[in-house]
Amino acid sequence: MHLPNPLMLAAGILGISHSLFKRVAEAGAGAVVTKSIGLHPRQGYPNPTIVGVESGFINAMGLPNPGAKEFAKEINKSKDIKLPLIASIFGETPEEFSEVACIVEEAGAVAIELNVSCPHAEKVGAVIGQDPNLTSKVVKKVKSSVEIPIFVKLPPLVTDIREIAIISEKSGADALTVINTIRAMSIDIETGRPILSNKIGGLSGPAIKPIAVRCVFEVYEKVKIPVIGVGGITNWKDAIEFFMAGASAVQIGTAIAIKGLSVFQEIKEGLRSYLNKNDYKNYMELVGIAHRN
Ligand code: RRO
Repeated sequence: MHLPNPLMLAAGILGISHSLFKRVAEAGAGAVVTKSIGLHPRQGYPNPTIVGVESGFINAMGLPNPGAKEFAKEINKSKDIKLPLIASIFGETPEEFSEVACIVEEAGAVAIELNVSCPHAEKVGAVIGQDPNLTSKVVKKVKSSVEIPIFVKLPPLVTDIREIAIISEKSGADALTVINTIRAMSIDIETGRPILSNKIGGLSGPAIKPIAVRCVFEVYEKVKIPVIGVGGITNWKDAIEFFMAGASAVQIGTAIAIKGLSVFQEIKEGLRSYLNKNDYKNYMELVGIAHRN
C-alpha cells in the first residue's frame, strides 16, 4: 500500500461518515481508519461513555455502529476522497468477521483492520486477540475471503505480545496495528461510583505512549510485515519515537481531541524539519533505528 504520508486517523475517532472522512483528508492525514463496524447495528453503552483522566481519556463506547450494510454506503460515497480508507471491523466468530470483511471490500475499502483488541466488550475484542488460536482462525478466515490487505490490531494486555504478533503474521496478516487502548477505570469520589456506565473502559492518550512504544519495539523484532504504531502520539517527537521503535506508519487518535485536526499538519511539519536538520532523505530511514543502537 502506498500512503501519501505515514499519519493515519486511528479507529474510533471521527471515522464514521463521508463528511468526516473528507475533513480528515483535508486536514492532511495519509489514510483514515473507520470506527469499528460489525455485522449488525449496535447502540453501544449508555452515557457516560468517556471520561478525561490524567494524560488521556478512558472510553467505553461499546462498539456503537450502524451495521456493515448501512456503513457500506458511507464507504461507497467516499470514493471521491482521494485518501486510502481502511475499514476497522469486529465480529464474534471468524465467519462474522469474514462477512463484514466482504461487505466493506465490496464497498471500496482499500484495507481492513481486524479489531481483536477492544478492551472491554463481551464476546468480541480482546477475548479474541488474547487467544492465539482464535486470532489465527479469524485472520485465516478473513484472508481467504478478501483480496485487500488485512491489518490485525493487537491488544496490549497479554503475557507476551510477540506471540500474538507472530501467529497473526503466520496466519496471513499483512500488517499489525500496535496497540489498542488499555483496560482502565475512574471513580467519582463524591458518589463512590465508577464514572463510566460500563465501569471499565480503555485508556488512550499520552499516558499509554511508553507502553505502546515498548510493544512496537518488541513486535518489530519478531515479524517481517509492517508495524503501525498507535498510542498517545500527540506531537512530531512522539511520531519519531514510534518510527525508531519500528513503526512504518502511525495512527493519531486522542491527540485530535486535545489539539484538533490541525495536529496532522503540525506533526508533518515537525517531522519534515527534523528529517532536513538531521540529513535524512525519508522518514523510512528512521524505521527501527532503536534496534541498531
Ligand atoms: O467502541 C469502543 O468502546 C472501543 C473499541 Br471498539 C475499541 O477497540 N477500543 C476502545 O477503546 N473502545
